[in-house]
Amino acid sequence: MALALIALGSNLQQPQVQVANAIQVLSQTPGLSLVKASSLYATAPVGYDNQPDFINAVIQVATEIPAPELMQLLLTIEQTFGRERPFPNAPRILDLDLLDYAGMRMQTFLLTLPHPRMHERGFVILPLAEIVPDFVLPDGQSVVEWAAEFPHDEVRKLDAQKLDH
Ligand code: PH2
Ligand code: MG
Ligand code: MG
Repeated sequence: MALALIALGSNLQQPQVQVANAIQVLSQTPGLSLVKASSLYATAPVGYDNQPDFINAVIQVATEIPAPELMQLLLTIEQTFGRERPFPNAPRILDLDLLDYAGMRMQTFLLTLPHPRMHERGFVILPLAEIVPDFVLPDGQSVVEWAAEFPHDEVRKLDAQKLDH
């Protein structure tokens, strides 16, 4: 059984609902169980600015599914949610990124572990620090220390009681 970290993001078609539904689908997937889920975060787009704000979250799962198959499963779930990829960083109904898989290092065409850009992204670092404060980033930095330094203005944690729409 391996512990894995998955980042979720959506900025189309009721993003809060998409992210909440994706967490539900993942937690009901055979071979995978939900260990922890962060709060939802409203975040400004990074990379390609001219698009709606995102809802982001990070979850920790325990799984028997090997990393490459898990990545493939995440892509399949994105597709069942209607994900389209017209251009890089385009707005999306659902993005599921594998951040870490039991501390494994690997690089293939489909998957690089740990996720090479996670430390650059407040929308990943803040929810990650919330659920796994002892996590150490690929560069050796503690995630909570890095989260404390990170500019918080474009990453806003939503109150749990405001989640129902
Ligand atoms: N995902 C990206 C690029 N930019 N910005 C925010 N706020 N949230 C995301 O999930 C996100 C992004 C590429 O996957
Ligand atoms: Mg992504
Ligand atoms: Mg992705």
